[in-house]
Amino acid sequence: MNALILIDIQNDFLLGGSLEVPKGDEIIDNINSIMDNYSMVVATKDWHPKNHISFASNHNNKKAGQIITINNLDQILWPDHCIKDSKGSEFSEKLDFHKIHKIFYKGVDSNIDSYSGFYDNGKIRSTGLSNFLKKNNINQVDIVGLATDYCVKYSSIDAYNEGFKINVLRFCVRGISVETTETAFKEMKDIGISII
Ligand code: VGL
Ligand code: ZN
Repeated sequence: MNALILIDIQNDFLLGGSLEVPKGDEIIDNINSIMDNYSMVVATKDWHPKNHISFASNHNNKKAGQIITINNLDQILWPDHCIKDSKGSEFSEKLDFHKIHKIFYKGVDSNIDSYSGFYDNGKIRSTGLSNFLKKNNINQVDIVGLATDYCVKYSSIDAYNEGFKINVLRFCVRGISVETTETAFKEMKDIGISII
């Protein structure tokens, strides 16, 4: 059975959001048009506490875009985004979100970031997504959402490593920067993920 995984289609990543992904809004109608083709639709939400380590505002003299090292992991600093229970963390109103069977929350721990919808960046804590899919006999997943160069990429790599057959749907993903998005597509292709 197949599932569609929606990655972080939240206001802060969309037009006017604090971490707006260029042309991110273009994917929403495309995603709405394919949801019925799957036995199940699940979604992730980036869901940070205010004091999250990934926010530049929580570090002295740091700006968004700078990279720091925390517990041996590189951490890119971001503008405040997807603060739990805020308007910015809600799904886009244009998304048919009532078709989503279950939501998985990531980046909930203030001390570690989580790009993947499966595990945090240190691979310490699972969101439960993998077990949920396996329990529901899902063996094939299509991944869509934002952003191609971060959360879509890391979710896809984890899905692949968890043994799912996976496609990333080009017309339903957008990235933060052109350069890192091209690299992300290449990295995903190189490990055997199909980009269609
Ligand atoms: C994301 C940066 C920070 C994403 C989340 O959804 O791609 N990117 N948090
Ligand atoms: Zn985040």
